[in-house]
Amino acid sequence: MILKNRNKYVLLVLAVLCISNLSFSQDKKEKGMEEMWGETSVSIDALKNGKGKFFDESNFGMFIHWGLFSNLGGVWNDKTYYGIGEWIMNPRMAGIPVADYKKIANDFNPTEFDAKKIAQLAKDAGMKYIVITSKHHEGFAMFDSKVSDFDIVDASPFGRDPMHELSNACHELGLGFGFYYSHNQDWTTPGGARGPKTDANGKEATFKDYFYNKCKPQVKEICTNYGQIDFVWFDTPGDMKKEYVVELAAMVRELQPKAMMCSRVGYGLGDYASVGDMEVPTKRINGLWETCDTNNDSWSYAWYDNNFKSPKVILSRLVETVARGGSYLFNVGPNNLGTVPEIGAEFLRETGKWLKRYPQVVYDADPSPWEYKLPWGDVTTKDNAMFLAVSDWPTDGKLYVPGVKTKIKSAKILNPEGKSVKIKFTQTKDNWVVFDVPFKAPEKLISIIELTSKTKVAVDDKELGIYPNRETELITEFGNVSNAEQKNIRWMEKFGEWKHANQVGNWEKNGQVTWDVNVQKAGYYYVNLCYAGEDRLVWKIETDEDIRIQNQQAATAKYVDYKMGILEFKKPGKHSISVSLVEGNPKSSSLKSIVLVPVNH
Ligand code: JFZ
Repeated sequence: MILKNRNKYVLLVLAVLCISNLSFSQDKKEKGMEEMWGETSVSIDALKNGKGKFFDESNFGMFIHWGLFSNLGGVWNDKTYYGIGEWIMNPRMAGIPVADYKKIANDFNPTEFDAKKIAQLAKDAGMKYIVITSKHHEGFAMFDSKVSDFDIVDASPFGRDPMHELSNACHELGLGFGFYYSHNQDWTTPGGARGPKTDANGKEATFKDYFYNKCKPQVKEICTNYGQIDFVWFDTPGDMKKEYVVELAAMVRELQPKAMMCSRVGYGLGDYASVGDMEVPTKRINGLWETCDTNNDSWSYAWYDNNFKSPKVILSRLVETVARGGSYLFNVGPNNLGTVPEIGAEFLRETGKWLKRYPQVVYDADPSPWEYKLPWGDVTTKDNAMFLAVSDWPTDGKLYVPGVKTKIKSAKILNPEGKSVKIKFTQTKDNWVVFDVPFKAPEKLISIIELTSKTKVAVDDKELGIYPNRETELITEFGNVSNAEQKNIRWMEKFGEWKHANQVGNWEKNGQVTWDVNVQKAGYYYVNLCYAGEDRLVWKIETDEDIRIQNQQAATAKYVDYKMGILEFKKPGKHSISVSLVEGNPKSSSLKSIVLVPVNH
């Protein structure tokens, strides 16, 4: 049992790291699983009942990116560099020389930093813990370090240890607390990855020098001087040698046996998986995992980055993450003065008010029985109860839920005032549940309908529901692909701002994507097709009832939606829809999704 779980977990970590496509993932695949997991291995169940319990049940934490880069806020020498703010020193952004970068500390005086206020914000937001950058890739320690003078107490006029203040504030408020530490990359310390190759005397510096003179002793400091900590969040192990990672992880285990380490420590030595940045996974992932996301588009403060996620978006992404089985680590970036930008803070407080009304939907909640989100929102569960979190409330008084195989006992809308209202529903022979709901959403953010049944609700999630009262997106990830290549791709919008998609390309003869669907109502549906391709191309869509639509599209490097026309389902119930490429370059043409929109709605 233990071995089975362990392997499952290692596989999960592997899968996640492969998706994230970091340079260290290759390394891991080649090594034996037992070896990768190392001496400290415990089963998932043991973790969930032991030191991982707090993490597993919390589901929502605050990430904080704060450092010298926050003093620049995206600007160097009067020029704005767009992209993730904490990378401004990097040659792909401003390319700031080490000596100049170090001088920034002289002007870093975050006098408005108020640890209690930030911890209170996390608490008000309904977050259960804080993970903060104690040292990011820039190499500047945001704590009082005896190992290096390049730290906030010794090198800046501020002269206080904000990590001390924040860990105390968290402990006082009953929040968990942990440190991010960039163990491989250190851009200002000789020998650190992407750092200077020689020391002050011109002597060659090795990674070993950096590791023993700075990295390990500093990690010892953060694991010793701040009481019991709940997380040590290493990042970007890159091509760091295994022996160093093993040594570092072993020290953390010894000094902070209760701390959870994420998979980014490297070599499968973490307790839980960290999936790709700024991404809510589209498909359920088993095991203990977390995704980190940020409240705007950069991790650290950038003056121009005003694109804050609204309370509704934060909650949707949080619920989606929990519904896929994970935890949501949501980032804020305090500025040069040490304060969290007010719009972001306001939105978090609003988020927390909702969580106070519906805590059962998130904390200690179990994943959705569906692998994926549904068009109107998402689902979490607890024992035999199921919470429908409806973010897109229907306007015609009907909420449709597909593929339900269990008899539902009762359904009630959880009212914001704490009262609940029973609602009527019917279950059809095609496994749809149709709820009679008020025309007006009970909640302005996300409304909750609680279902109960005698047993845990079982669903058929292989057939995707086609809804009569809203559009349905069918993404390639949930189609069956033949004679074509399906893959996850990711790209940067601005520097460091990752976007993800699943797509199908490399079409061979008879290549196609087919979705098995369950159509609630027969009739006409508009179909929009999302594609990219170098040349003019022709796509074809066909159903099992021999209905076909086909048309020509323009070349496009970016994914765009094309209105294909109308598709008819003659009968309700089970059907299949297939998409294939008829003309165009089979190498450069790819399909991302199709969207069905009922015509008579
Ligand atoms: C890293 C850092 O470089 C970045 O500055 C930030 O701290 C972020 C949270 O982590 O960036 C990454 C790490 C991993 C992935 C992408 C960006 N990944 O797995 O896709």
